[in-house]
Amino acid sequence: MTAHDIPGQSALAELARTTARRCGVDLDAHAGDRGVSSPVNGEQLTSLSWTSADGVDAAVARAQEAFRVWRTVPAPARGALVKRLGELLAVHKDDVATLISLEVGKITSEARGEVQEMIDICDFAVGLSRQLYGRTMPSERPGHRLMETWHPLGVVGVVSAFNFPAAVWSWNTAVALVCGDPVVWKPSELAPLTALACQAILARAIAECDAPGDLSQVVVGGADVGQALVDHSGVALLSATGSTRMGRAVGPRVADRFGRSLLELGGNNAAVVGPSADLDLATRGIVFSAAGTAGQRCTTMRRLIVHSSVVEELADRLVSAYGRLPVGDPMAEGTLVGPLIHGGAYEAMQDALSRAAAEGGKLVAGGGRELADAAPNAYYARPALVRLPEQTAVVQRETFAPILYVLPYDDFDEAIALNNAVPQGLSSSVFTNDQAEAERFLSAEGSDCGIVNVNIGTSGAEIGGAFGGEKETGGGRESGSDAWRAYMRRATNTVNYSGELPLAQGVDFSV
Ligand code: UN1
Repeated sequence: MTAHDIPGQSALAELARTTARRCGVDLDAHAGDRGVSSPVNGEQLTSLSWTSADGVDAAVARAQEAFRVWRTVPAPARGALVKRLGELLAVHKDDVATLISLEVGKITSEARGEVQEMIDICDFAVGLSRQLYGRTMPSERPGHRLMETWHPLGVVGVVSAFNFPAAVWSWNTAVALVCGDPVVWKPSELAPLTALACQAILARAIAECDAPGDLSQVVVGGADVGQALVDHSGVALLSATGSTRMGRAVGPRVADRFGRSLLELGGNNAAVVGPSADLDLATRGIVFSAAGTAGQRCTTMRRLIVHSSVVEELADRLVSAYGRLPVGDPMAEGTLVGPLIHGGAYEAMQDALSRAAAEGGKLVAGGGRELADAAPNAYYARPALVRLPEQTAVVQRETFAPILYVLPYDDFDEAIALNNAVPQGLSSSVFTNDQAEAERFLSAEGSDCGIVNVNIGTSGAEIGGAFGGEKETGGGRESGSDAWRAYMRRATNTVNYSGELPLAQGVDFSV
């Protein structure tokens, strides 16, 4: 089968059924009145029943019970559960990857990469389980010890998006579990099978490790389910990944009940290409970040700010690379660009392309639909390259599709200003062999994003760093570094072993 033969409904439905079964999920037991379809062929994979808002209440109550037990289990013992999760994910790497490809259209290599990212965060969290360090500080008083202790926080609600239907859950869950927190997960409505499979794999690890069964729960449902989780006072931390519009709704609601939120919202990521850049390396980095995952990562490169001395050559290289990109069945060997998630995404792409044209843009590559005959209900598009003289209104917005706007610059300060002149602040890169340029881009006066790279693209971050961004991206940090602190509460402790009672700041209060 080649990338141009798109598999039919029954083949993909059967693949979903057998793959889910291998992960421990019997799809018949979940059957209901909600269809789950595949962007690969636009046809239904299976049907599912959805949870209601009441189901969220019950799930949070069970999670709170589990919390009472789990918070007292020593963190390294909690790490043993996450270790087992990582081992089982390695066993089921291809199964979970297949479900990701089926539900969201990711090419096999990227789907396997997503599962590898899950295994990696499990490894990280296992190490973390022995490193949930608090500090000790010198007390100003004799015979006193001043220190901080990190304690489990409570139930973590996770709301995830379709484009990383498994890894984002694992970033949150692996870290939450070692931090002593249970998780209630509302996956994307577009990717419930991947969620059920991940849940079943974790449930097996939980059973094998004799941990509380309700440490991890999935609530499959629509917006009402998400809202119930957002508004539930029993959810101590709400970690939500999605659009800025979603974050604008979620953030204030969680804040209103004094809950914590961790928001990972839209990106509008740029790369600056300086005159000294290695254009061969830059081209490869740009094509992966801009066209990979069919432009549907929050880290996707959407803007390219190129020095005018190299813009023609780089644009020619990109046009040629874009023309050669194999678009098609994401599970066929050799495909690099799978389908868009649905027709709405294709329409948004076309809408952005016509706006760009109206704003003075010139489409120099791609943009059109492909494989419409082979898969009339699926939406495959050739990634688009649009040259624009300046950063117009359409460039300010995140269109979740593979469109790369190419803009020229003359002065490096202007390039930095263009990089920062959008409402979002997730990821950015500079391609340069000029060390001063690289350092300026990384400096306080440089890129204002949460992720700032040199000589690699904007996407494809490793789990070891903190992941997230500034401004309308929401400010949250997930995954590595010290992102774990969001999942714990800090207690500051002063211990007096002096036998006296000296007061801080020299206050005298003797009676
Ligand atoms: C996302 O698109 O929501 O850096 C997450 C990356 C991946 C994660 C993307 N490691 O592209």
